[in-house]
Amino acid sequence: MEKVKIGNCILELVKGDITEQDTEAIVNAANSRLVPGGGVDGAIHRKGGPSILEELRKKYSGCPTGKAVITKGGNLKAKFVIHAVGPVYKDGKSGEADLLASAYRSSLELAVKHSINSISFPALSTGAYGYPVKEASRIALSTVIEFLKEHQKPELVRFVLWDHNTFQIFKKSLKSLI
Ligand code: AR6
Repeated sequence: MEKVKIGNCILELVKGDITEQDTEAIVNAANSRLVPGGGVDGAIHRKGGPSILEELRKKYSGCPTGKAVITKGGNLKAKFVIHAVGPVYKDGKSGEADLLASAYRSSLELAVKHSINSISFPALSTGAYGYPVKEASRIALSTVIEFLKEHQKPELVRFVLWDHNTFQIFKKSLKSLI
């Protein structure tokens, strides 16, 4: 585990499963149709149960890339799920970096709006959406650090990295950024 303080807030990196986290919110790597897919999305809907999809269908008709929407957490430990839509990686010159930063920022803004003090993120866009992990980790971490410096909340932001390689790359990027 890696932990740094940004003002009064904590930013940490752990290796693990996002669906097991007990932070008030966990972030889903969703798609813009908000239809359950594989990866993090599949795992969250499987463990959280059908109420999450019901709420998504009732409240939202999709979500643009770079934005996020919120639902309750169903059977998960987390009270809320923030469904963030990262970009599909094309060539790195198609606005992907801005859209990825925006997906993290939108999620953090929703958390603050709902008085959520702790939130867990996966490495958005680095699975099915093909974003190179090194670039994605720098964008993810710098966006969160900037947000925490400016807003001093949420109190805890945790990145939950699924595999050893992704965890190591995030660790290295964090060292280079602070
Ligand atoms: N906990 C934490 N991280 C995980 C878990 C888990 N349980 N499972 C996978 N990862 P992905 P994306 C890692 O594909 O690239 C879906 O079909 C994974 O190893 O979940 O944003 C959606 O419906 C990778 O590092 O999300 C969308 O259509 C990271 O989480 C699309 O995939 C993100 O992988 C979104 O693709």
